[in-house]
Amino acid sequence: MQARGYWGLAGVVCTGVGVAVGELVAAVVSPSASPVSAVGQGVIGALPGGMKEWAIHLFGTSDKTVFLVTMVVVMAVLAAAAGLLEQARRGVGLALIALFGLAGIVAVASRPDASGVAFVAPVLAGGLSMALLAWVRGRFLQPGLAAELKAEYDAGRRLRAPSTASVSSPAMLSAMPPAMPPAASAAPSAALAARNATRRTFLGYMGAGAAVALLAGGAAVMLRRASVVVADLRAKVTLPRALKPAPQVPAAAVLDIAGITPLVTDPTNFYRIDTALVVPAVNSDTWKLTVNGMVEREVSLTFAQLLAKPLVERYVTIGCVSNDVGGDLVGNARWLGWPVRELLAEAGVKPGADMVLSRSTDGFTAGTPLEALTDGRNAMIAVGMDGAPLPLVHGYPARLIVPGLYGYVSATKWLSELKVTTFAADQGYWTPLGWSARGPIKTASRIDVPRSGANPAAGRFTAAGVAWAPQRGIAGVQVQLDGGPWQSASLAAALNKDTWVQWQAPLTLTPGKHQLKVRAVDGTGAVQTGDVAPPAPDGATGWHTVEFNAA
Ligand SMILES: Nc1nc2c(c(=O)[nH]1)N[C@H]1C(S)=C(S)[C@@H](COP(=O)(O)O)O[C@H]1N2
Ligand SMILES: [Mo]
Repeated sequence: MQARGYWGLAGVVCTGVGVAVGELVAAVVSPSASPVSAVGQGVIGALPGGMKEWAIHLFGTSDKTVFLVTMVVVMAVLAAAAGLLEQARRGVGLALIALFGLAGIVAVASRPDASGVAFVAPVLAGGLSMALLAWVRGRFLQPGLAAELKAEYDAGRRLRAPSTASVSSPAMLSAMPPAMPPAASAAPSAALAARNATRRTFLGYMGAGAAVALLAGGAAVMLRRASVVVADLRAKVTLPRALKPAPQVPAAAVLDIAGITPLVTDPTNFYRIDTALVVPAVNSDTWKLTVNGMVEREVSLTFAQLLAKPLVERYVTIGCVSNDVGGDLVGNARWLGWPVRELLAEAGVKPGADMVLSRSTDGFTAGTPLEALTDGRNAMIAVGMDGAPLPLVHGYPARLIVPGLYGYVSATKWLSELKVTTFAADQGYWTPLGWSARGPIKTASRIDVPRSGANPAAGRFTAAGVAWAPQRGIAGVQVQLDGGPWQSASLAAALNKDTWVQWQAPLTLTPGKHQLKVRAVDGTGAVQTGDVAPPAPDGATGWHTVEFNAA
C-alpha cells in the first residue's frame, strides 16, 4: 500500500465517522430528516423528469435502496478524493468536505418539514469530518514524512535484491536478513521500525473509526426505521368524529393584526418540551394503556378500543411551567380524546386516593390531582390534535390533556399507565427536582405587537397580543403606555374559558422611546399579579413589558 492509499483511507474513515454521527444526531433531534436523505432528495428533485422516471423504472420498487447505496458509494469516492486532495495541497480536501457540509445544510433547510434544529446534523457531520481529517493529517500523514519514508523504502528495496519483486509492503523490510552491511541497514531499519509502529497505530485508528461509523450509522438506521414504521401506522389512522365536536372558530375570535399570535397554533409550530432524547416511536398496534393502583379492578385499553369510545373535542391552551413572562412555551390546539373520568369510572377509584400518577412509555411521570381528572373540565386521553392523530413529538398515539394545569403535572405524552395513588405516596418526575407538586396555570398575558426593539411609525398604532387563564377564563386585558393610566384593551371572542384570547389596544405614539406593559383580569375578577417571580417552583409572574422606538 502506497502513501496515497493512506490518505484516501483517512478521507473515507474521517468522513464516514462525521456523516454517521451526523445521521445519528438527525435521527434523534429531527426524525423526519437526515442530511444524507435530504441531499439525496435534492439530487432526485434536480434530475430531469425523464431521467427520474427512467431511474425509478429501472430500480423498480427498490429504487430508494438502490439510490441510497449509490449515494453512499459516491460519498465514499468523494471522501477518498478529499483525502487525496488534502495530500496534494493542505486545506483543499477540508474545503471539499466543507462544501458538502454546506450542501447538507442547504438540503435540510429547504425541506418542507425542516425543524429549527435540523441544521445541527449537517453542521456536525461536516465539522467533525474536517476536524478528524485535520487531526489525522497532523498526527500521521505529513506529506514530507511520507516522501522521506518512501525514499527509505526504495533504498531498502535496492539494498535487498533487485529480484525480490514480491516485496510489496514496507513492513516486510524490517525483516531484512541480518547479512546486510550494518552501516547501510542500521539507520533505515530503525526509521522503518518506527514507521511500522506509526502505520500500525494509524491502521488501528482507522479500524476504530470504521467501527464507530458502522455503529453510529446502524443505530441511526434502526432509530429511523422504528419512527418510520410508527409514522406509517399514524398515517393510516382514521380518527372518529367526536360525539361532541368543538364548535367552529367564530370570526369574532380572530383579530386581523399582522404579528399577533394565531388563535390556533399550527401543530408544526407548537412548542415541544420533554425529557426524551430520542422521540419515542410507540407502535399503536401494540400500545395499551393500563389503569392500576387504588382501583377496584385494573383496566387496560388498546388504541382501537380507545378510538371506539365516545370522544369529545375541545380547544385547550396548554403551557409549560418554565415559560418566562412573555415567552412562547404555550400553544392552543383542538384536542380530540376520551374523558379520563370515564376510564377512571370503569376502573372504580378507591376512597382515599387524591392523585393520578401518569407514566409515559419512556418513564416520564406526572402527578395530577384526581379532582382535576374527574370534575367537569374534560380532562382527556387525547388521540387527535387539530384534526389529525397526534404528531410523534406531541405524544402519538395518546397523551393526557388537562385544562388549567401546567404540562409537567398533567400533559404526559406517549401515555402508557395511570396509577391511582396519593400525593403522600407518589411524586411526578419534576417534583423531587424542586418544582411544586401541584401546578395550576397562572394568569398570563403577552404583547405580540409591537415586539421589543421595533420601530413603528409615530401616530395611531394598534398594540395586540394574547392572554390566558385556563379554567378561569379572561375577563379583561389592560395596557399601560409609558407609566400612564391602565387602559382597557378590547378582547376578541373567547373560544372557551380554557383557551387564550386575542386582544388589541389602540395607542397614539409620539416620536421617540416608549414602554408598554400588559396585564389580564381573569374570570374571577382577579388582576394578574405584577410581582416578579421566576418559573421555579410553580410558574413565572410579572407583567410583560416591551420597549420600542416610534419613528
Ligand atoms: N412523556 C413525557 N411527557 C411530557 C413531558 C415529558 O418530558 N415526557 N413533558 C411535559 C411538559 S413539561 C410539558 S410543558 C408538555 C409539553 O407538551 P408538548 O411538547 O406537546 O407541547 O408535555 C408534558 N408531557
Ligand atoms: Mo413543561
